[in-house]
Amino acid sequence: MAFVMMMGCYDDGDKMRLDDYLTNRCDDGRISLAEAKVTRQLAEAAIAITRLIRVSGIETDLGAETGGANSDGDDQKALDVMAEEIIIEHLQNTAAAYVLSEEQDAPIALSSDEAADAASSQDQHMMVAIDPLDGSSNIAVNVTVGTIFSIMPCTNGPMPCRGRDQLAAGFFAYGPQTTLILAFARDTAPQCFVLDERDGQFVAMDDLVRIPDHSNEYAINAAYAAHWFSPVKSWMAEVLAGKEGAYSKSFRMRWVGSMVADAWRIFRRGGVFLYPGDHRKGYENGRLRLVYEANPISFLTEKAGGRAVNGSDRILDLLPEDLHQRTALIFGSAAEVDHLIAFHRNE
Ligand code: AHM
Ligand code: MG
Repeated sequence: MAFVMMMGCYDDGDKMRLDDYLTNRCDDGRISLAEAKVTRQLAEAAIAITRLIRVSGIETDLGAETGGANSDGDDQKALDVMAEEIIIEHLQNTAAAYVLSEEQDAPIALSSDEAADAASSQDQHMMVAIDPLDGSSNIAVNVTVGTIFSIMPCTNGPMPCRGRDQLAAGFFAYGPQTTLILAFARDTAPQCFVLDERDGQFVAMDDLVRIPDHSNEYAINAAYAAHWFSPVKSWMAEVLAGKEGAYSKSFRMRWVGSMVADAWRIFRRGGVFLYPGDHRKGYENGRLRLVYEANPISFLTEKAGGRAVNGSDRILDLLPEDLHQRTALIFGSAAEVDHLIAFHRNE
């Protein structure tokens, strides 16, 4: 096998490809053709972004600041802008009538025939919310970044729905491998894929994803400890007390600074991620955005048997009031998140 790999030949055997996965779901009525096409186009966009990172990054500084700022006032990097352009281009001529992007103040209307047809057909009229490039601060230092997406029905103009009403959600992580985790509303668990860069195909990985209920790994930016609200401070004190404390176990900490990378690890081996609200001005509701960061991650988390909350409330029940509103986000292994919920409800 090693020899075959060295010779540049390969055989992906019986592994299921993303196209087959989508076709199966169309055939059993779980998703519409329109949903399959939007998902496929997002995957094509991710392949183009992967190539951009691998190849164009040699001659272009993808982490260079463009001088522009996104909806939140964050400086835009070259790759933020390029990734968004690629995704929007790929969603033309699909049933996506609008794209809501972290990089734009307002939804972008797509004016293709298919989107127009979709607009007249209630069940196929869609809106895609994206964080085109999650982990922007890591672009320049060759650390995993990603694209997060949420596919929503568009029954009321370009207004995002509650997270529990998403049609599908997923994210791509551009790391040593490009990977995808994806779930549709009627799925009972998400599926992971890895990009085979030799032929540009996403190939299914092992079994369906299930986040272990218990874990001893957490992710939080501890540099903000002085600003945390008391429930997180109290929980962290228990965590740091280790085996001798009330939690009675020792933890490891990981913090990548790209949520997609922390999330991928949690979907593969469990753990808990926290970006809580804190006392810093403007961070009372944390940093992450509800519609295109917290909702898709929470949808995947619950499909994988985990929990996702803002402290005390389920993320997927929150009604978006603003396209770019922030929310505190805690997600991951059910038992650990439940423990955190108890701290929030008791204080
Ligand atoms: P971005 O979408 O602008 O890249 O911001 C989101 C990122 C997350 O990926 C990550 O978890 C968080 O911001 C890191 O924030 P901080 O630098 O405050 O730790
Ligand atoms: Mg982000």
